[in-house]
Amino acid sequence: MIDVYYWPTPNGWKVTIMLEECGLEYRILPVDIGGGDQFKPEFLRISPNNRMPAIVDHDPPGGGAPISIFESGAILEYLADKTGMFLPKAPAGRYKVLQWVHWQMANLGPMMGNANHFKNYAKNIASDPKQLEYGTKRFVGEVDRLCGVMDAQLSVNRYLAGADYSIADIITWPWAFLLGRMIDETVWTTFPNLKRWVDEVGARPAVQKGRQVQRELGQRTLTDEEEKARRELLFNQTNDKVRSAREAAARAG
Ligand SMILES: N[C@@H](CCC(=O)N[C@@H](CS)C(=O)NCC(=O)O)C(=O)O
Repeated sequence: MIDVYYWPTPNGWKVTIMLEECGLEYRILPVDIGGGDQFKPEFLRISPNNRMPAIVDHDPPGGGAPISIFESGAILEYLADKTGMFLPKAPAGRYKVLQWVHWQMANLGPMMGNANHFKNYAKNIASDPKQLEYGTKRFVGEVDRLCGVMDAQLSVNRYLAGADYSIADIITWPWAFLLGRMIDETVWTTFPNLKRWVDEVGARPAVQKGRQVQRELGQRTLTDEEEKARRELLFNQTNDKVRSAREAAARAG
């Protein structure tokens, strides 16, 4: 059994989609990131960066003590190695896939997160819209560039890392399918190869199932008070606020 520390967001879906694709049994442990679960010492022991997803595999390959992993890229690589699925073993194919996995982790995810923050979310935070202009231009521009990177790659390859569906697709799709909603619907006509791939991957039953896992968790309507507390938790994080819990978790871990 694999425990999945999860909340229904793009980074959470990467793991549920992978587990569904691999047919592995798992148990969801919700981490309410708007309610502060990510700062609980028991979670920080597993995920010191106070972010979900994370997993604990109680039945690791070769036996032994449970293995815990944070960072979705490491989680997908681990699950691929555990099952022998969606990541070739031989170096040539393996690193073709892993370079795109790292590309997603370092580029598309963070840039889309920042673009969404400045373009959509921060409207409720910044009193003067002018404060958002530079951040919006910078990060939406980066996302546009990254769409071009994917579109060119997908113009000559069925999947991101080549001819075969891999963890590169599984890790990228949960962000990519939201491009229209987060940035602008014109992306689908500007980048037709990207659209073809988003549609094809999105039609896979495991992708649809993984994306729906405990969707209702994120759908509760929040009061104004709760919204304010959520913003404070998510967008005003300083080291001081978490330092003692983080250090206690590091000592206990
Ligand atoms: N690079 C990380 C990113 C994880 C991440 O940013 N998770 C967000 C939700 S999508 C989170 O847990 N946020 C909690 C917080 O900001 O305190 C990964 O891919 O696992």
